[in-house]
Amino acid sequence: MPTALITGVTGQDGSYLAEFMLGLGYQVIGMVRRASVVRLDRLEAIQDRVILAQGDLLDQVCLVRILQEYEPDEIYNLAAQSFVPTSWHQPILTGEVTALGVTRMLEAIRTVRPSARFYQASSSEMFGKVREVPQKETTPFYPRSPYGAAKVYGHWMTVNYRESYGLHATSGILFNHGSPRRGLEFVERKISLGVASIKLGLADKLPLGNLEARRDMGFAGDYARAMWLMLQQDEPDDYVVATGETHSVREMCDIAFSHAGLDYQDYVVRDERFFRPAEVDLLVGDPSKAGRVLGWEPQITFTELMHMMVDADLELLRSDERVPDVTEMTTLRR
Ligand code: NAP
Ligand code: G4F
Repeated sequence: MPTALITGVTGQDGSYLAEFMLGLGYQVIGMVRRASVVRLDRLEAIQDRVILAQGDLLDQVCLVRILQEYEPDEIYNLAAQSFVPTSWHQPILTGEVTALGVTRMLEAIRTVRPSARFYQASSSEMFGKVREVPQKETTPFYPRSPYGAAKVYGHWMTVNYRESYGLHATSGILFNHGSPRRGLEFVERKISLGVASIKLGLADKLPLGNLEARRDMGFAGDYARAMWLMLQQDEPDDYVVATGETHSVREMCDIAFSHAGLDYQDYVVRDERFFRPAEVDLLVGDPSKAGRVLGWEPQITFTELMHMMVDADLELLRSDERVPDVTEMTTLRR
């Protein structure tokens, strides 16, 4: 039974990847950082089958220890400070975790477990102020946030450890992907939860920032499958994973509100606090290499994703569960 280590297993992607790999018969080790209350909500269905190992990307020693103890065959580095606005509030922490954390893991692999295959969760945010449309593996980077800059560093360190030390180190350049397990502050989840709240009479407006920003958005479950496929290749490489379509935040609102029988124009209000100091206006990926080499293509369309998320949030709120409003914690004073 092969062993996989997943950092960020408590996150959206980590939970989908762990489920997928358990289904393939892997032993899954999930790295979880210490907290006064550990939240394993996203792992509810598989918690008894994932081996949890306490660790943190800020701490080199624990990474070495985990690799020595579990001897993983595949390592998926999904852990990161992943919310772009927080990266302006906490640029140093973002650099420590999202950038240097990658080097800590690569060094641990190089010294302790060089035969392991490594996946780095790179991001379309690296393209930032885009130099080319659509963006592909060879498109130059122009990051627009501390998060984007940290991801560029992590990406290039992955390429360098591959070329300098011969590690099987692969970088997946994933475009936006959501799901009902998406963090509450990301725009598609903020919209689906907002629609559900309004539909059930729990709110009467939804404050948003830039409605004209465009994203290439798929379903997280499809993207987890692409991560695994990348590490099954004989040679490590870089891959863009995307749908090839782009949609504005305004379109997201239109589709989500319409699904609940509402008109977004009656509820969405412009709120300056959700605009960013520097915006990524347009992302659209060219996933043809992933299709050709990995045989990967997305199964869930953008509209299906938005409907799935609205339905899940209606069910969540109907179940009386308390959902904290975290979306205003990182608003930016201008
Ligand atoms: P997410 O839901 O925010 O999950 C992030 C994970 O990282 C959580 O498990 C979190 O643990 C963990 N983490 C944060 N700081 C850590 C640290 N210092 N040490 C160890 N673990 C730490 O993110 P996601 O959407 O699943 O994304 C997964 C990865 O793909 C991230 O690297 C993200 O930047 C990247 N990415 C995401 C997208 C997307 O659209 N979703 C697109 C491109 C790339 P806690 O639960 O303890 O907070
Ligand atoms: O949902 P977002 O916060 O995601 P963003 O910045 O695209 O980053 C996500 O995707 C990246 C891949 O490209 C990942 F690497 C990263 O970890 C994360 O998962 O914002 C999307 C767009 C932005 O243009 C933003 O300005 O939505 C716009 N937006 C408009 N109003 C809003 C809001 N974003 C948020 N979060 N909240 C708003 O009220």
